[in-house]
Amino acid sequence: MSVAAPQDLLDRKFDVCFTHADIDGNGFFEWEDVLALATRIADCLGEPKDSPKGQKLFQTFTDFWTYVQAKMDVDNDGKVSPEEWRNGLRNAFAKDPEAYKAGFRPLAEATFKVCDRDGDGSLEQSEFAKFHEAFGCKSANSELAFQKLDSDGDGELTVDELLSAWEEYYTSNDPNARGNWLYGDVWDETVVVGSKIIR
Ligand SMILES: [Ca+2]
Ligand SMILES: [Ca+2]
Ligand SMILES: [Ca+2]
Ligand SMILES: [Ca+2]
Repeated sequence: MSVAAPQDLLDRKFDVCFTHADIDGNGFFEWEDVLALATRIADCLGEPKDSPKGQKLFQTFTDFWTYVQAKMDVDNDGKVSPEEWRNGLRNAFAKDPEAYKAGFRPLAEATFKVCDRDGDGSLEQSEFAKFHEAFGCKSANSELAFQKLDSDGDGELTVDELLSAWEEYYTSNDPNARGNWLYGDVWDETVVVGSKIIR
């Protein structure tokens, strides 16, 4: 399976994100990956799966998968290839703010609510580091990413700030957008999809 070279910054960000989403590294995004990612988020942050926040997390990930199957899995084989992922994220969300709000933002909201352990509406650096751990970010840039996103330098990221960063990450081609730092690893040298280095 070959993957075309990224056309722009969005492609590159989608590719990086695919490496987070394809938890078992088999080169496809599937239901098993969705479940594994939600489980890892809950486990990393110490959120019980049957708590209200935990249940909301699994529900939004389940809804997201329904959305992904409808909008991204164009050949209908039950799995999302890196190309389908790129095209799907671009067409379903980046180009359609309403669909983004309905289909993708809830995933970010549920995730950050789990990361915000004390429920005060913001994440400190240790919680943000666990968010990165849950998404399998291998980058050493987690702390730098936190500083980049913390524009007022008060040592906390509000959930609102994080939601803006998430939106910028997935919808903006601006190389200076702060949201590019969401996962800290967009500027890493290589991006590996499955076993193939595509950049
Ligand atoms: Ca997979
Ligand atoms: Ca497919
Ligand atoms: Ca907090
Ligand atoms: Ca701040």
